[in-house]
Amino acid sequence: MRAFVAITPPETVRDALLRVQAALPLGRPVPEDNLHLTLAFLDDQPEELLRDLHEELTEIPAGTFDLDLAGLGCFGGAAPRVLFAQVAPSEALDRLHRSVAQAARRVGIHLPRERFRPHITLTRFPGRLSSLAQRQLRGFLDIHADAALPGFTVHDFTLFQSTLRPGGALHEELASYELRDIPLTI
Ligand code: 2AM
Repeated sequence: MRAFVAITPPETVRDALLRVQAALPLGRPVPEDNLHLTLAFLDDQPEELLRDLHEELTEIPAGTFDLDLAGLGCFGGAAPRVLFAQVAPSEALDRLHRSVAQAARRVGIHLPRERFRPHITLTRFPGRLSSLAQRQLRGFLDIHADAALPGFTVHDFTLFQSTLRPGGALHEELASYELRDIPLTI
C-alpha cells in the first residue's frame, strides 16, 4: 500500500491556497482534498508494517503547535516542477517530522535521508514548461511570492493511503493522530 504521513491545513487556509492556485493559469492544480504538508513519504509498504507504524504514531508525545506560511516558491530550479506554499521554520514541526521518521525507521521502513523542506504543494507542472509559460510563472511569482497567507494551529496529523489514478492521486485517511497539550497544574 502506497502511504504517507501529513498535516492537513484547516479549511480557511485551504481556501486561501485555492485562491493562489486560481491566480495561476498554468500547470495542474492540486485538488483541495490533496492539499497537505508531507511529514514522511513512505512509498509502497506491506500493510503489516503500516499497522506497526500506526501503533508507533499513536505514541508520539507531541502537543499542538502553530505554523506560519512564508510565501510561495518552486522546486525544480530552471525547470520548475511544482509551485508550493513555503512553511516558516518551526522547531515543533521539525521535532514532529523527526519523531515520525524515527517511528517509520523503527518498524523497518526505509526513508531516504534528505533534508526536510516543509511545504504545501499547490500546482504541479508535468513535462517541461514552455519559455512563455516560464515567463508567466516568473511574472506570477514577482507579484505573489510574498503573498500573506494565513497560519494555523496543528492539532493532528494523518496517515494517508495514496492510490495513483490517471486523473491524479486519491488520498484516503487511514488514521489520524491527535496532538495533546497535557496541562501542568503547579
Ligand atoms: P509533495 O507534493 O508535498 O511533494 C503523497 O504522494 C505525497 O508525498 C506527495 O504529495 C508528495 O508531497 C510526497 N512525496 C515525497 N516524496 C515523494 C515521492 N518520491 N513520490 C511521490 N510523492 C512524494
